[in-house]
Amino acid sequence: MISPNTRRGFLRTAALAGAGLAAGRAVAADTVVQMPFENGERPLVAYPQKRPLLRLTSRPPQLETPMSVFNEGLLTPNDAFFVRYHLPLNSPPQDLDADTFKVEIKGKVNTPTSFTIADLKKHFEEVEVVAVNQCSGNGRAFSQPRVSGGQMGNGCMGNARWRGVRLADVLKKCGVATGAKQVLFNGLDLPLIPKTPDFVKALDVDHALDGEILLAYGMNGEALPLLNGFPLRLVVPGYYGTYWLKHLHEITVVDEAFTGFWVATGYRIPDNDCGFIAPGTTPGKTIPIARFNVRSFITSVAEGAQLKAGTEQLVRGIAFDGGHGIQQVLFSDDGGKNWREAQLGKDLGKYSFREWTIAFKPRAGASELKCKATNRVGQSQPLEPLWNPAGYMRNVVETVKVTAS
Ligand SMILES: Nc1nc2c(c(=O)[nH]1)N[C@H]1C(S)=C(S)[C@@H](COP(=O)(O)O)O[C@H]1N2
Ligand SMILES: [Mo]
Repeated sequence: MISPNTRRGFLRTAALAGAGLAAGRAVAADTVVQMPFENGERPLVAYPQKRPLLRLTSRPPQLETPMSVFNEGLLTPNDAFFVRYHLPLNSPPQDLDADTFKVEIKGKVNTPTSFTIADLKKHFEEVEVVAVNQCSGNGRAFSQPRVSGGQMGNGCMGNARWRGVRLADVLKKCGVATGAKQVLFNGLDLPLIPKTPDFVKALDVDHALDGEILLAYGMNGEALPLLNGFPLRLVVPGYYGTYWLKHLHEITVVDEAFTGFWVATGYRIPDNDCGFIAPGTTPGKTIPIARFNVRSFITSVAEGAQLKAGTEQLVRGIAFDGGHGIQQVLFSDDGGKNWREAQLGKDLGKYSFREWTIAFKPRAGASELKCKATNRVGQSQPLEPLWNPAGYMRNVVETVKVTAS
């Protein structure tokens, strides 16, 4: 693959993308993966800068990471990182040039300013954070009753080392005016018809100024892949991916609450203490989705695996939450009757995947493996799946069915 890190390299990559994004390149005509839910046939398709990933839609491209990737390491490789878009045009934009690209800061600021990536690097401190990006609807396809929206398994998440400058530093340099309430973020992608609302997201001004949010141009030591927001994206640690605006070119400070479609209508959860309601019912009041709840996965053993009975082996997995950090992971090899504490791996920060491992001896016959994480403030995962109408925030204790002989 051509390196996206040089200007020339990038332009060639963009040209390739132009040629390839019409259809992507199917790995082989018969490489179709059957996901464990109805209508779950997904072709494995390789897009520019990406290895073959599970394709949900082609216009715009929406790609899911196969679960086996999460067993490769704690950081999700750029070429395997999932891809989500909403709008059909400019998703991704073509012929971007990282040298001339600018992000504009405007609205209720004292000094509206446009910055190139080089300006950002020159004027502000460069910082890094390891953080999980996860789509609100990750795991939505498992909802019962089924719900509408992209039918994804659990592969619409990834963990990367993001590099950029603090949004707070940039906003402060432009001088946030008194009375400012929210900050709006817009990318270069566009709706096909004017009636469709542009993808714009809002964060409260206090959050925007808390120093944790990055304007990121680097991902795992490289430029952002085109499909993950090149050349600049928002990184909102602990928050669902919907806020992580890609190809970010417009930041507007406003003095009233934003009422755009993607905040006022889309990406809302029931306004109660958990975000879930009785299956099949309609919520009353709703609020914008915010931080991740606690999740954990077994990554070393796949559904349906055939293991060797009586031979001790190591199970490995990952856990994460919305930013308190993981305190404990429990593992069960008997469908949740007995639980043992797993050993936690290296701590890459409170927004990162945390690795866990535990040794176990598969018993002959069928068994259900489960893992359950708890974070540092005692929040954990339910044993039975919870429900809301958009299939957001799934965090049930997941089960991997295996047999051993
Ligand atoms: N410009 C733009 N940014 C966007 C979106 C989009 O449709 N357009 N989708 C958001 C959603 S819903 C998710 S889950 C994340 C996914 O990030 P990724 O594609 O880099 O994995 O991007 C976010 N940023
Ligand atoms: Mo998303």
